[in-house]
Amino acid sequence: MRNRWQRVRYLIPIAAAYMGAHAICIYFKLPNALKVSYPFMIATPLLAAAVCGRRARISEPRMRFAWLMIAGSMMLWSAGMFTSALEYFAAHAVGNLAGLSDLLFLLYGVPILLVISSSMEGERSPLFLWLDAMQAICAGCLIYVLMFGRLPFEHQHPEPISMPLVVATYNVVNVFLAAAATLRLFAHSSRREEGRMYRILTSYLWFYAVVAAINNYLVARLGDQTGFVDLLADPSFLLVCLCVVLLPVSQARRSFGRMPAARYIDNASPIVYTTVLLALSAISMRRHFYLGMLGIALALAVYAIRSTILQNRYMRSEQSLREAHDRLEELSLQDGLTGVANRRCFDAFAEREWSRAVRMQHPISLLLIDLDHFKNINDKYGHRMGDHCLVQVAGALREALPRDGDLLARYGGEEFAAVLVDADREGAETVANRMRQAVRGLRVENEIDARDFMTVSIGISTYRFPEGGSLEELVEASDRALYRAKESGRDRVEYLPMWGAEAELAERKVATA
Ligand code: GH3
Ligand code: MG
Ligand code: MG
Repeated sequence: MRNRWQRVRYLIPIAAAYMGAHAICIYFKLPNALKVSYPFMIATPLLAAAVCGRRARISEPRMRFAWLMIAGSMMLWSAGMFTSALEYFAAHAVGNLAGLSDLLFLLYGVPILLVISSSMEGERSPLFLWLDAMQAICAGCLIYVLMFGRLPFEHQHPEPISMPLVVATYNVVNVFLAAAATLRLFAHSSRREEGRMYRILTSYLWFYAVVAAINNYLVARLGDQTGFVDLLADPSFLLVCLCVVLLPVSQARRSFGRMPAARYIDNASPIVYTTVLLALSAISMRRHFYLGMLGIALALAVYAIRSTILQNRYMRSEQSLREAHDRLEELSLQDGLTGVANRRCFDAFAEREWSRAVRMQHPISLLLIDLDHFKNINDKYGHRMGDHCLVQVAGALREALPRDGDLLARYGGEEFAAVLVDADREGAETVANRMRQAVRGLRVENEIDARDFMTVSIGISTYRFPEGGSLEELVEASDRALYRAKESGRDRVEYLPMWGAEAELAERKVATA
């Protein structure tokens, strides 16, 4: 901060000395002050362009575009002043260049307009930028045509120009730029350099609008005898130099997201460009029919291209969003390790199929499958091997479940569950035995008691119309059946009906294959 104030202390005297030198030169050249003023009026915006160009080099990448555009504006202004000097010093030699300075002064607003209207958020599309630039350049040319009644570079001798109209047009353009920058200043995102850049741009544009209005008014009255009025051309550009040199270099920061107003400006600016171009084209059609038609055609073509691209982008992003949504939904219902349905999917599926079975009076069976002595595998071979076994078992169980309408899910830990739709007890026992055989068939070593390979115990229960009950009772009955299978020595299938007392009576051991 202190460093900054130190710099202010020597920069302000330098700026004052610069203007002082200009004033002294004017004093010695009076009444033809323009002869010495032109070099100053060409050099000052060039100095501002150099300062902004240097700033673009040291700025974070996404800000480079803005600084380069501002530098470009300054160069256009300087070029305008240069051609104005040519017109002044060698009017006879410049021929059809007459009026080019005014065109350049009008085009000076184009890069500034692009900075104001486009986003700094990195999603700037080069094509859209070119389209906006084309429209803005075309609008600048049309303003020129309306002001001077002829095309740029046209050989035709310029018509007598109404100076108040020219001054008023410049004032309107300057105030329009300043107002647009102000709007953007209030709507920029909370990034630091972006905010400071818009603050500098807005201050400069308002300052310039006021000073240029005074300058243009006086020049219109004084003609070539401008004298010390020429000094008014310096301060706006010196202000830019001063502000940009004093701007601290900020590091790239994370985006805070755009404010809704910024998004609104980003979306509305292309429509403003098109509308302004259409309006100017329509006005100029009276005297320059083909030029007006060309402007209208350009505005419509740009609008059509932009709409088509945006619509295409919108549809593409909608499709990828839909695909991502589907994939997420799929993942949210899948067990991450084994790839079979997870508990959440099981709960929803079982609820749905239970209601359907009750409504359609179909039987429904539930199998709870638990790996026997699985802890032993983990302890002996490690958890990675345990996980691998779970994946293998899930695959074997899935293979043993033939019907598409049924569901195999990881119920939790080393337990799986299978919902068999429209399957009675016999069907469920057949599937359960097939599963048991399939797991055995994997021949995963798990030496314990007298067994060699990994096995599963399965508990079954079946709902059958007209029995009553609930899904919870079906799950409880299957769980009890599983407990019984474990108690009876594991590696077997047990069936229990849903009801307590009846269940005890009907309990029977299913023959193991
Ligand atoms: P039982 O025959 O009585 O079912 O014996 P068990 O060893 O299979 O049962 P217990 O409940 O004692 O141990 C279950 C083991 O399953 C303990 C736990 O470490 C293991 N387990 C649960 N989920 C996973 C998993 O995702 N990966 C691995 N590797 N092991 C798991
Ligand atoms: Mg177990
Ligand atoms: Mg268990």
